[in-house]
Amino acid sequence: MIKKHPIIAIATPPGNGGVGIIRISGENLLSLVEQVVGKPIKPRTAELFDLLDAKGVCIDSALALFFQAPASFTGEDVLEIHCHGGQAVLRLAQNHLLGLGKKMNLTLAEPGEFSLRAYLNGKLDLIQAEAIADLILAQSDAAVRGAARSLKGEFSVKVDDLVSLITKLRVLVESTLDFPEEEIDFLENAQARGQMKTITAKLEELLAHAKQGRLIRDGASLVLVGAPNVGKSSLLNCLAGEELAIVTPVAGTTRDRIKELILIDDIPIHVIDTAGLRETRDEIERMGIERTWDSIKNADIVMLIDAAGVWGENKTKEQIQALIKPSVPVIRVFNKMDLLSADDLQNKEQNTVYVSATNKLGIDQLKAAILAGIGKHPGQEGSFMARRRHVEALLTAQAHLKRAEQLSLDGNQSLELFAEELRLAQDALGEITGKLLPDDLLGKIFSEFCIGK
Ligand SMILES: Nc1nc2c(ncn2[C@@H]2O[C@H](COP(=O)(O)OP(=O)(O)OP(=O)(O)O)[C@@H](O)[C@H]2O)c(=O)[nH]1
Ligand SMILES: [Mg+2]
Repeated sequence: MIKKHPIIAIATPPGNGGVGIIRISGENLLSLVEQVVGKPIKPRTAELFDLLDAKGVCIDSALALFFQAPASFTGEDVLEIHCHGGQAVLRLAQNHLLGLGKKMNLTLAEPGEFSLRAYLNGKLDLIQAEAIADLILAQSDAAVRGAARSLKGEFSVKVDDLVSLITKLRVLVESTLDFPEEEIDFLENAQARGQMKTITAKLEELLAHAKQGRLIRDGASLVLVGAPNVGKSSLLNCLAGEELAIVTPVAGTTRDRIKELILIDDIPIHVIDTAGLRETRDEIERMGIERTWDSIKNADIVMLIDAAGVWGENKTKEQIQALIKPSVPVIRVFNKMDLLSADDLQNKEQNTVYVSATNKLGIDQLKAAILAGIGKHPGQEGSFMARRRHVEALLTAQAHLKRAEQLSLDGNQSLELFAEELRLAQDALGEITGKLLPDDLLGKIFSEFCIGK
């Protein structure tokens, strides 16, 4: 799948900036570099030169940086040109370079093509390549730090560790398969069970980390539901810290879904305020309520809200419960606690967070409940960044290891199946670092990168 011809892209984002960078990557760029700069240059040394346009007119004073293969980001020869960051300057320079490189078939890079080449040339594994894209798109401090950790290889090392433990066990099992008479006490003799235990424990730990890492990247969607007037929109405004949704004493104020991305402890939470659930003849409100039901079906976490003075019908609550998948956590919230008497406050309902949106009471507890609900553990800062793809592959590996463990209890009759489950677990892990990945998936992952990366 690797293309050999050189590629070029403006690596800095569109707009006007102090500095703009053009990158070229390819094999044997020495003569092109000499043409561009006007003389041969030393690798890894900044060289000031007159940047020309296609007509040979000087358009800027620029720096050239040459990285010789294989000591470059892509593993190929790489030329970087740092000039002033105006769109016209960059466009003129790029056109000139495309002209100079025409003979060698220099073409515009596709999104992520530099990183793809780095990956295919073994400069990065897939986790690290993905971490670059995540670092560029990171919105929070935790996301930056998590992506940087993955880029450094923290996640990859853990996956590779597991793979080598599984490989060791597989070698043992498969060599036994070749000598059936030794199968008898294999599982005991080779301490296969002990090794399995170590592998399973390590995988579990890695999975927990990856789940945390995924939260940093993708966060979760939180849907606010309840009867009209319980204060859903007020709570959204409270969590967002600004007046996003219209709040009125009229029941049935919100009709359209209102979505807002907020950060709680650096975790992105996509909060969705919905139309209050009730029987209604109003066509617009009815359509809004349908959207509420839809949101509940797709939520990662649901906030079920009651309030003093506004009691949702039990029937509606049962309906809501029936729609929420058992795996989706529900936070029970009681709003307008400011209206409760001291007596009422003595008899609070269990497992319910009491708040007052108007008086901003209990909001920190509510945020803590949201984080706990989505499985964010306070002690696990310092996590590397992970994606859904990684978590899913780890879960697949875990399922195969569980099956292998089960088979190991059956004794030696199942040794071949045991070996097969180990192989499947290893394959799933291989998909994470990209050692074993179908080409189409690879294309999909890199196409999500930006141009010039
Ligand atoms: N006293 C008191 N009033 C509140 C509180 N939170 C919201 N309210 C009031 O309750 C009324 C309804 O609030 P909204 O936030 O519009 O309620 P909603 O659940 O979004 O209502 P719909 O959009 O109609 O479903 C408004 O008059 C708010 O000012 C609270 O904590 N205490
Ligand atoms: Mg509302």
